[in-house]
Amino acid sequence: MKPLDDTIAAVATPPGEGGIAIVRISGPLARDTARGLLRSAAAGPPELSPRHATFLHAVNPSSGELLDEVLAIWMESPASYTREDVLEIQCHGGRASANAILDAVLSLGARLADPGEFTLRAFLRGRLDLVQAEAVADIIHARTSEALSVHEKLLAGALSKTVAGWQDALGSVLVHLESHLDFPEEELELASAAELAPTLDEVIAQMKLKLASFAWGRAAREGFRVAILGRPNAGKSSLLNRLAEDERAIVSHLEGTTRDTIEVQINAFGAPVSLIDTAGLREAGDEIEEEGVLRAKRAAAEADLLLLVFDGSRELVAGELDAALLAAGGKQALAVVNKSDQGAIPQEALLCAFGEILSVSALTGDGVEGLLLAIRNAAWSGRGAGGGEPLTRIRHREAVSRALSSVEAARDLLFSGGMADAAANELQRARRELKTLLGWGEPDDIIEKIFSEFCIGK
Ligand SMILES: Nc1nc2c(ncn2[C@@H]2O[C@H](COP(=O)(O)OP(=O)(O)OP(=O)(O)O)[C@@H](O)[C@H]2O)c(=O)[nH]1
Ligand SMILES: [Mg+2]
Repeated sequence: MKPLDDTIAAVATPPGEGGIAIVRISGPLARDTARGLLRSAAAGPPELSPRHATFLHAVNPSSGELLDEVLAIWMESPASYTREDVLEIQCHGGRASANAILDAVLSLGARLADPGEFTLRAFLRGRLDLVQAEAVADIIHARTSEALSVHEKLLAGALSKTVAGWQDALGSVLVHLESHLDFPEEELELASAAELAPTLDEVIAQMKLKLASFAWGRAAREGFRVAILGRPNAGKSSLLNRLAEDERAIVSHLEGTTRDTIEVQINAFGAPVSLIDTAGLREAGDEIEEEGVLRAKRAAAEADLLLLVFDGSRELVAGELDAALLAAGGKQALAVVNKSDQGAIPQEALLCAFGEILSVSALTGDGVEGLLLAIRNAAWSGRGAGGGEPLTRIRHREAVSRALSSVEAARDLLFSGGMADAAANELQRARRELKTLLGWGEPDDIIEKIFSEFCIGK
């Protein structure tokens, strides 16, 4: 892990041209950096008051040459993002000014920050726990306002608070059990175990609810994966283009047009969705098409939802339905009958197999909004489980699953003979898992990996 006692600096805004750019400095040299870099407009020393923006000149510390006119914001430890002294300099956008200022800052003793190192410091100094720090990265990557609101709640500490509640409840049971451990030869009386059961049951129920929230939490964070499958010429690529409102995939009347999978990001009424177009499913005519069909099957295996597209302008081809069901492999799927503008041919077999079919026209857009809504509903199914703040990462799910197993084991031990010491061990294990979920005791390499996914300057 990098040391905490030096001063880090980075450009916090993305490269490219924009109105302003921000250079961020955190650590013990922040104050001296301000003195060396900034001048009042009358060329005097900078007068910075905490949490105020001050209009100043940034100059080359050795030559005094003007680099840019800036706004400087001074935040004194511990009232800052990192809990260290922080200086933020807003300069003109584009690369030149921010880079010149960063160079000057580095010449005054700071070093270049690693990705996510400001947030890492906020975590190591106890301002954020690991779930909150992860939420910071996820806010930056959020693609829809609903996904954003999930991560904002996690940053505000919603999950952390729930976990603290579990810790307290398990702690109170532990205190009770440990008072019995002084007399290990005495078995915990069943009446006493029965008193503890409701607390454990409540924690178990809440943990199960949280685990059930993982599917939509993951969809909010990573995007819900939807693969479009069907025979050549069913209109899969046309549908992708229509849903993406962009001509991303080649469309043609020739069968077997699409070979590679094509992925686009769309917003399905608030749900972030990765939509994947695939090669038409049939006996491949050549080696390239064969590879395309393999890739289509792989995309189907990795998807959360399948759109099985049928050409509504003609009868089903022999074996078409069976091939589609085989490709679906029991996965959640919507039957989409395309080309409704060509007149609907009754598709009794589809109705029998799926119960419901969505009739659309990729050409006119008819029915496409209903399809988008159905995708959203699938992505957000189970939403509300977990009290509105889902588990969003596998790391969360694994920690809560392990904690749950231990709490369940503790409950069983109490009721099968009142084994207080063994139950206490399980509860301590559960509490350790929950502590790790919040980052305390999580190994350095896992922490470093999490922060390495951050942007520079965050
Ligand atoms: N009338 C009508 N034609 C459509 C519709 N959707 C697609 N088509 C036409 O159907 C043909 C095939 O469309 P594609 O989108 O390329 O079909 P595909 O399923 O991607 O085909 P492959 O890539 O070969 O598997 C094209 O000529 C499209 O213009 C629709 O809703 N109505
Ligand atoms: Mg296609």
